[in-house]
Amino acid sequence: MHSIPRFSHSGRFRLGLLLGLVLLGTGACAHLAIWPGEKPPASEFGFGPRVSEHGLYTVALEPAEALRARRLQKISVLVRDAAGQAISGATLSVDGGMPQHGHGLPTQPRAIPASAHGTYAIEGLRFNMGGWWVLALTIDGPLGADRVIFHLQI
Ligand SMILES: [Cu+2]
Repeated sequence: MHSIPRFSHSGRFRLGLLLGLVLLGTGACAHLAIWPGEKPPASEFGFGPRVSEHGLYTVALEPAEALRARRLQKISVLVRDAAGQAISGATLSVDGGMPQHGHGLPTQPRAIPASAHGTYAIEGLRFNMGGWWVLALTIDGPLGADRVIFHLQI
């Protein structure tokens, strides 16, 4: 007769697990340390506009079509300052991943300046599975460097 072993989720076990995750998060994997581990509320998801972490830029995403897993995406990025003025001449870098899975993007997308003032085009972006994705844009522009994080449900 078989009995299936089960974890008893005692308080002590949970505390140990939590400590382990915290130690892991402060270790070598910068992604896990940077991205919030808890899934934010639905109001935090979407294409923005969102204000960057230090308030320097207001950033919105404009996908060319509905985002879908396992295909290349074309997304425009609109960068403005706090007063709504378009910001040209910035250098954008793109990072991302799935916090719940602990993996990053399957490709190395880049963002290049587009013809419209304050607009940049993300190229080579692909989500290799459905779920909660984080897309982090670092903006190095005339007002300084700042980062904005988008939460996307794919
Ligand atoms: Cu995943």
